[in-house]
Amino acid sequence: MKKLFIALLLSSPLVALSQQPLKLWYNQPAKRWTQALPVGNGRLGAMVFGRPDDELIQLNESSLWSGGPVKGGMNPNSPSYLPQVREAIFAGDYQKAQELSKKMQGHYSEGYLPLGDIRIKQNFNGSVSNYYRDLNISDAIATTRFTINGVTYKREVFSSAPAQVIIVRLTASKPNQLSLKVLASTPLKNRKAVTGQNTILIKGSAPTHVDPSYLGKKPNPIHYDDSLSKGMRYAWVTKVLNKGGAVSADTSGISIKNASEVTILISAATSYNGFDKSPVTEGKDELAISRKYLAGAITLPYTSLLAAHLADYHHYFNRVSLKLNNNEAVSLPTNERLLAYTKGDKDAGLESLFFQFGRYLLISSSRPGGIPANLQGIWNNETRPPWSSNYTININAQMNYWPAETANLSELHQPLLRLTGELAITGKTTAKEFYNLNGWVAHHNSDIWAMSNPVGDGTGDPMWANWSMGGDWLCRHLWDHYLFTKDEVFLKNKAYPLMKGAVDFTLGWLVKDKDGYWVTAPSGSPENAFKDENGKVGTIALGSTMDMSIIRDLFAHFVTASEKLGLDKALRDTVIARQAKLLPFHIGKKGNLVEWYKDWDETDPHHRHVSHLYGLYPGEQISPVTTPDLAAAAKKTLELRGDEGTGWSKAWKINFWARLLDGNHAHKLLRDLLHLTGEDGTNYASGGGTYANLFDAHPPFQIDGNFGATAGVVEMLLQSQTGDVYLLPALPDEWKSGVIKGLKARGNYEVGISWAEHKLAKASITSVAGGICKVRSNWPFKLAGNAASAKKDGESYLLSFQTQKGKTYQLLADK
Ligand code: FUC
Repeated sequence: MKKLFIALLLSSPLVALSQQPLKLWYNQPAKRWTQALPVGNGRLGAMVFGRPDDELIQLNESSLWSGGPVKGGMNPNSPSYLPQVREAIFAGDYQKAQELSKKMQGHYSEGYLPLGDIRIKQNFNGSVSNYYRDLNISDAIATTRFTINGVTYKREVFSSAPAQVIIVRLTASKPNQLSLKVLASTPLKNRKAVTGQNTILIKGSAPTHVDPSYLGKKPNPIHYDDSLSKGMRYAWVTKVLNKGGAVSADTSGISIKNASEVTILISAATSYNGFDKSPVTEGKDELAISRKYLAGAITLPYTSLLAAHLADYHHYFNRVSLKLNNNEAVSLPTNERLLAYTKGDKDAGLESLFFQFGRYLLISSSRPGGIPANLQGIWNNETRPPWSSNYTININAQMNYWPAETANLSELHQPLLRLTGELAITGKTTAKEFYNLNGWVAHHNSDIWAMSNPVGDGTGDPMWANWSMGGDWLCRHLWDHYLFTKDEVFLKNKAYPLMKGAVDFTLGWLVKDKDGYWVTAPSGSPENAFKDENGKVGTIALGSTMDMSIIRDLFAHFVTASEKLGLDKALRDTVIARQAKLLPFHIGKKGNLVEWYKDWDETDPHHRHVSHLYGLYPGEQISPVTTPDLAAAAKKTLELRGDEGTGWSKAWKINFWARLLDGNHAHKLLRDLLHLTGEDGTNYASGGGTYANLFDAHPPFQIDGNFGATAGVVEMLLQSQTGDVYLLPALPDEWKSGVIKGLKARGNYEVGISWAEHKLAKASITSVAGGICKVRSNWPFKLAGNAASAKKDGESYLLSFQTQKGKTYQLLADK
């Protein structure tokens, strides 16, 4: 025990000890799912409602999906349509190209499923007072507290990564007050048993296929194999431990009478054994796994489970702290605080809480060795969730990981990087089957089986279904992971081979246009439509700006990597030759960055996607410092698109405006996103905001906006995409003073910055990997203990200095 506490203290840097705990808190139980509070250990997730007499804890296990490994042979005729599609495109018949593209589609992705619900029924004789519930994101614990008849009841819930179980602990201020019943249920097919006196076991299987909810209610939207033996298996064990009182069980649940303390341990696992293994015939022993974790947890006292959980969580969370305008304390419940902010109150404390909440969610939904965070992270209570709660890789899954490197959670990037490697395997089959090409390709959707084919089964809209740049985009994550970590082994063994495979596909995929430029065809711009010069509406043409930007990115990174590694000279030369003739950016008649091959108008000028600005963010091809003309066109484009949009669209725009060095506009978008919405249902185009539990609202709930906002706050405070470490590049007027510690910059620098009176005060840069560090700031500065001052460079100041591995450098404001 003692050892664990010492470990805990050592793992908490002083930055964190000096902070108040960060909390979301409420004075009412959750009435809706989007008011409940999420906990998670990357694998086991729970949504805690905090209801006194009928507590609901909704559960998830990250690998519980419908379906099984992707089978090839979906659409052998597909390659024969590619020349026809291209012929139509080059003839300017985009409508025909769109129709023919549907002939090159395969099946839809599978869906992420809920595990079930725990209910705790507790009959009280009396009314509730002093009700309080919170989610402490400094410790990753959800607590509910209330008083009835002079007894204060407390329930704490956390999902432990070290123990791999969810722990619910119930206590009361007086002895023997806990009389309750624990129930467990699941919407999936199952067999339930109550074993011994205090254990509920649920075993079952997932559907063999779940149709996406946007396909409506087909006769069989959820496909079960009748024998229950073809879907992924799951097992879920709930054990109730009591101190004092008596325990008994029947088939409906476990009852506790007059206990002083109750601990519920929840353990679950599935037979998922990797993207390419049948979860039925080659599956893991889900029951043995869940029993093993449970057996481990039972041997430990609650205090040890808690200490191990805290040490593990703090290891990630405490790396970054943020104080904005002294984080003024606001003594309102979070829903009311959000409402006041929505109505116009200033609340920099809420903004920094929202920033850290994104980090909390990534730590809770994505762990090394685990499954990547999906559209809802790991939190989903529907058997047919919106967009199957899958991986949408034309923006959403990537956005989930935008803060991973910059907000100092690099290890948590790993599940997405691994999925990229899996996509390179299924994507090789897809490239051959659908286009008869080498290398690997992924389209706009994926799932736990790393499916990579265009979806739609012949009826999907090609503007999303047939977009073929998902894999190339993911390669940017590999490259960025390298730039942030400088991990040469990762670059050589993991990143480079995958980038090379994507390059192989892309070289085969590009065709020459009439002017001799290399372009993609078919090509859409997710997910907007254009009006061509004849006034006809289309979605599929050639050389969309997003496609070309992603390819420019991939080629540039590949060339640098292959030079660095001294590999594949011939291939590199081919890529360099192609780079010179890739269709360039075009500036349009309105001063905009052109979205498609020609300066066509959009059918929806305020469309939520801003795909053609990929080169501004996440790419590094457009910047006010290096390409001012393109940056001005990007700005015009954003002005024309407007600030409205879905949650993730607003989050993307925070990042765009930060990259344009316009902190006030970035901050305005952050405000727009942090807008309380109680909306039910779905809005495909706009209305994005934030629910009472600070989950991002597309609407519906989609977690990408949370992560995108966290990434956006970093981009306002620190950027490093164009070769320098840019301190406070986009500081909004509203953030007059502040301190940020622990951010990461490319080159593997750890950066802390303080500012006052809206000016840089000082910064510290720890060079983890050594090398020459270039620092930029909008204010004059110098290196402490060194005569060198930063020199004026355009609008800002720049200083380069040699760093030594492991050393920290102090920078001070200069006159
Ligand atoms: C894309 C977006 C939608 C939604 C879905 C999951 O198709 O256009 O708005 O985010 O992904």
